Amino acid sequence: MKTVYNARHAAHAATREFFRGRLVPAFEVPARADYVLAAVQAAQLGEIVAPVDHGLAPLERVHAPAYLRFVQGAWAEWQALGGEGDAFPAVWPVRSLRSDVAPRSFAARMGLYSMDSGTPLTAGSWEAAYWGAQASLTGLDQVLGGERSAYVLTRPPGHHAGADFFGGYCFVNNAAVAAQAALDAGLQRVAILDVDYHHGNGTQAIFYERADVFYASLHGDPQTEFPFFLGHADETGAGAGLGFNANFPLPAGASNEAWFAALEAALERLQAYEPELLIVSLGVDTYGGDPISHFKLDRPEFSRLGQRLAAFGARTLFLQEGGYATEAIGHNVVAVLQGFEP
Ligand code: SP5
Ligand code: ZN
Repeated sequence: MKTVYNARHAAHAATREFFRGRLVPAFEVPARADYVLAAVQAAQLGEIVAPVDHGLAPLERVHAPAYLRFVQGAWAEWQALGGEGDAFPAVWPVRSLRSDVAPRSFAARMGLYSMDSGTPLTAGSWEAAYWGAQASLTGLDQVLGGERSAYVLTRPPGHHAGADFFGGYCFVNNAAVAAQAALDAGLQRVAILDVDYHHGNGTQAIFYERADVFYASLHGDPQTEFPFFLGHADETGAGAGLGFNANFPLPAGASNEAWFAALEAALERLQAYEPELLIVSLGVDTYGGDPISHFKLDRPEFSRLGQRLAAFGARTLFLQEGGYATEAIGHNVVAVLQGFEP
């Protein structure tokens, strides 16, 4: 399997993030991708290729142009204000406040275009996220061009980013960009299976009222786990999209048997949908050793996941999402990919 590697990931390098009233060392760090790259090379998984630039248009198919322009220019604005360190939002237009009048203040627009304070915006966030989307589009080209599968190695991740907001370490929704590009290339039914520990609220929201992308997710129950405000089992889609969204929340600490039972249930829904392409939002923060998550998968389970996805039988595009046990991520990802294609 070929790997599309976004070497510009390293431009997004936060040192700290907010947690319980303090700035703590960031979890979503460049070393994550470095370890995965080393593991992919050591396993001789296949050719490693660079992203091809497809421009901004495919990103604007799922993100509001004003949002993309904001992220693109945010660091320069922050510098012009004399900002020290990374930029964090601090005020949000929640219920009863207005989000229909675009504010001029940088602080206000940081809040307008974000969902949490846990996502530092750094000097190279836009560059890294832009090229991550390009890597996803390049991986899609491989799969549409006849490859059975491809793996996109990038960061920051994407599945929490909505049409017009960043959050959960994500700025551009790579899975959504790839799914929309696949439809624009002529496909009619695309499935996204999100196995990251966290619910992919951005991906779900982008396609919630549409039948041409089926979103299924296994994740920590949002009653206790980030992103908290989306990902419940009763979210089944709306309008034309009713019946094309399936959430499988599991309690923190859920057993591996429970996780694989949920995987079967999700795949059963996807099988009935008969997708022409499967996009896997591959977070490996389901690992037992992950520092911010609470499932218990280990190497054998990641292999089993890869095997099961191969048996599903669809053309498959793997996109890197979360996973924060830095030194283990590479081995866990490779276990999935080698399980898929031994
Ligand atoms: C893509 C992805 O996996 N995003 C996850 C975003 C999670 N943000 C909340 C992180 C909370 C960190 N908690 C630290 C606990 C340390 N004991
Ligand atoms: Zn995650």
